[in-house]
Amino acid sequence: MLSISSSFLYALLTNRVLLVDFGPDMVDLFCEPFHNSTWFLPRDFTFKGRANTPEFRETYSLGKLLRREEEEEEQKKEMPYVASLLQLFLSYDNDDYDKLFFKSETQPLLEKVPWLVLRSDQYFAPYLFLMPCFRAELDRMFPDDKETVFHHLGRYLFSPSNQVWGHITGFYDAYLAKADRRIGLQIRVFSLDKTPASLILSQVINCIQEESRIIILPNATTTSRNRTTTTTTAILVASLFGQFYTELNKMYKEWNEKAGATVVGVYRTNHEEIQVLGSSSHNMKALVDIYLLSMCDVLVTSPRSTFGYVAHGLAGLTPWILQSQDIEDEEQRVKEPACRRGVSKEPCLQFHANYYDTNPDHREPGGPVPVIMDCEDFQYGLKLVNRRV
Ligand SMILES: Nc1nc2c(ncn2[C@@H]2O[C@H](COP(=O)(O)OP(=O)(O)OP(=O)(O)O)[C@@H](O)[C@H]2O)c(=O)[nH]1
Ligand SMILES: [Mg+2]
Repeated sequence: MLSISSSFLYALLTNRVLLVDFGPDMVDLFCEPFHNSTWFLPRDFTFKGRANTPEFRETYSLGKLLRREEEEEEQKKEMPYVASLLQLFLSYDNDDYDKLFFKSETQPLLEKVPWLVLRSDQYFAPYLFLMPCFRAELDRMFPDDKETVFHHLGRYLFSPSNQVWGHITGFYDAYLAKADRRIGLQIRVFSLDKTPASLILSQVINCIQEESRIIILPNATTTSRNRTTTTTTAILVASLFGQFYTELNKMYKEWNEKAGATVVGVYRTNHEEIQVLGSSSHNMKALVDIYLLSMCDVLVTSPRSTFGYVAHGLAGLTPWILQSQDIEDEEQRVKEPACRRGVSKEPCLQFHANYYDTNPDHREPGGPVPVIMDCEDFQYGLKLVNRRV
């Protein structure tokens, strides 16, 4: 979703049509975004099924072409021929030649190429704002608010399929709609061996009750007296692992019993326990969770998780981000602060071309006005912001 929305923005900027090569595990996720048309790459398309191979990259990628040109010491600025098809390899593991895509000087070469096959797993939209050739047009598209770029693109492009939407609305109406306030917790754990669930749970509770004070439990005795005026809160727990929901549900149930009212309700849609690649039903459940999180009023997300980025980006909310659990902690204690408020509603571009430096002292005079900051959760990552803090 992050790379499709970025590709769509690039297509708008360069007057191109976007077609998407959805794998079999993705075809059931979304509706067509434009009435009476399709964004599916035709099944019998000439390079379908070959575009992900190393041979395709070797033959057709812009990076390899530029490298060959350099090696052959040919005139650099002009292509030896106008290719009819080029691949733009913009994945996290691209090389310095692939990254030349992000130089404004490279763009005129691409204008002449009718077919561009873009491969990416990144939210590269922020980098387009750093390219002088696109900046004026992007400022016209997003004149004031630079933090809702993904929000607008994502809401425009990604309408869940009828089946997914049925699950979303069914769950929302049954559990979340009646609450006064909805809190979404996205708990992404990469290794339960390194960081025990109990530790993560303490961190989450510390975050929501102490650090952010998202949940302030009213005094139990006052609550039962003033039941009609009590604000009810629904907590949606999205995680592959079931124990976070189980523990939080137990904890708040006990509290509700003491208060004599359901002040806090805890809910979850599913718990798959393991991440599955290539499964349509697994991906549908993930989209249900992402979308339901995006319907919450407050979000707590896990660091470095693209799943969380999409959720808060669609919501148009700046999340509270849990402290990273990556660093091995011998003492196995809850790190402080348990979470921090993010700097923007935008997703983070984790891997990029590194031509840009966020340090104002290092910036070239006359370069684009900064709308970019370091990500809170990813070293060297960049994100769009409205103001530098
Ligand atoms: N239903 C559901 N699936 C999840 C959840 N968290 C992770 N998953 C699954 O794991 C996948 C995570 O991939 P991403 O969306 O890239 O998220 P990420 O956190 O960046 O994880 P990595 O890319 O694996 O580092 C999802 O597509 C789901 O299949 C969750 O809370 N609910
Ligand atoms: Mg990811």
